[in-house]
Amino acid sequence: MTNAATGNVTVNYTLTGVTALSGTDYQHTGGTITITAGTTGATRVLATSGDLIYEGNETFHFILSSPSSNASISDATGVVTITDNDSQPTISVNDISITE
Ligand SMILES: [Ca+2]
Ligand SMILES: [Ca+2]
Repeated sequence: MTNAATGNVTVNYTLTGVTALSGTDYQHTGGTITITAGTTGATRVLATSGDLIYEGNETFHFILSSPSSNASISDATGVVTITDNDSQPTISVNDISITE
């Protein structure tokens, strides 16, 4: 938040897939965040699911809605990028010998 409020601030959030898929690439769908009175932020840990597939980075949206009456939303959508940790596959051909 830009500045603290005297009371707790609550806001709902949902996670919406863009190229990342709920249940496959990330495991959380949403909930409610409480920003404690006198503070300006809160943290959520978002669990991702690793795989062994080269697919490039994937994204989903973290969307805020329904803030408590003591705050308003100035930017509702954050982009979350899951950085792929699998390298691009390579192709090769083996040397062989063939009898005439
Ligand atoms: Ca993935
Ligand atoms: Ca991957």
